[in-house]
Amino acid sequence: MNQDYDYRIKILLIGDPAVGKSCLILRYFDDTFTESYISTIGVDFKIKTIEMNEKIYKVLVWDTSGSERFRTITSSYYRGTNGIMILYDVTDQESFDNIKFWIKETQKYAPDNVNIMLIGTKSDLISQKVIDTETGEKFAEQLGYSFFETSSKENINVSEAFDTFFKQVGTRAVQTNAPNIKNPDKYPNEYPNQNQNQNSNQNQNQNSNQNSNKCLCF
Ligand SMILES: Nc1nc2c(ncn2[C@@H]2O[C@H](COP(=O)(O)OP(=O)(O)OP(=O)(O)O)[C@@H](O)[C@H]2O)c(=O)[nH]1
Ligand SMILES: [Mg+2]
Repeated sequence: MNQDYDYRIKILLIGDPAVGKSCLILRYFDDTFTESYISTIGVDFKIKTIEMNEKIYKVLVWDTSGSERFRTITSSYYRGTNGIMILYDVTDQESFDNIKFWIKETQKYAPDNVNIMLIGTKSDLISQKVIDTETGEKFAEQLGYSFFETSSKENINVSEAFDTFFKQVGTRAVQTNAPNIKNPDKYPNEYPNQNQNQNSNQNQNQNSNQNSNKCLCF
């Protein structure tokens, strides 16, 4: 197979509905933001190619719905994941309390050696903030997760969070020789195919057509 990359890594974003998973991805990949909330239908994805230590990495980022009604679908996407970003909204106590639930989902469905980053979103909403930075930081530290507070609206820490995580995940996946990192043919179901593109495109707000086309080469 004619590969245009050395390694590929798979990242998943999870967290309660409306914490801002899709907005974080849209800010990073398309540099856009919208105030209107359109809940993700099932899953969606974006792809980015990065270079680290003279190697080319294809990074596949899956955006999942936080809604319970898609839980069966979304839980199947944890398989073969190298890194998981767990998001909570700094203005929403319940979304922070529910991190425990998302950790359990990760333990149930993701590989044991997965990297995890905790992200407190909507840091621009200072007057509505109920989870202070220290609380988030300490929580992450206790669990050995990396941590960022971000604002997709004001574009604060978005690229820092993704770029840091890609590096951490890529380095670890290579060091531990993660099984899916090099053998696309062996793990076809973990990567988008044409059918998944069609599902993905149900999400009108995600504007993922451009990126979906790219992944036909996977
Ligand atoms: N003020 C502010 N609002 C944000 C930010 N990020 C997201 N939002 C708003 O939060 C709402 C939900 O954002 P989404 O990104 O769609 O949330 P989600 O986590 O993808 O939700 P599901 O797909 O339903 O799981 C939208 O109205 C966004 O405009 C942010 O950084 N600051
Ligand atoms: Mg979404």
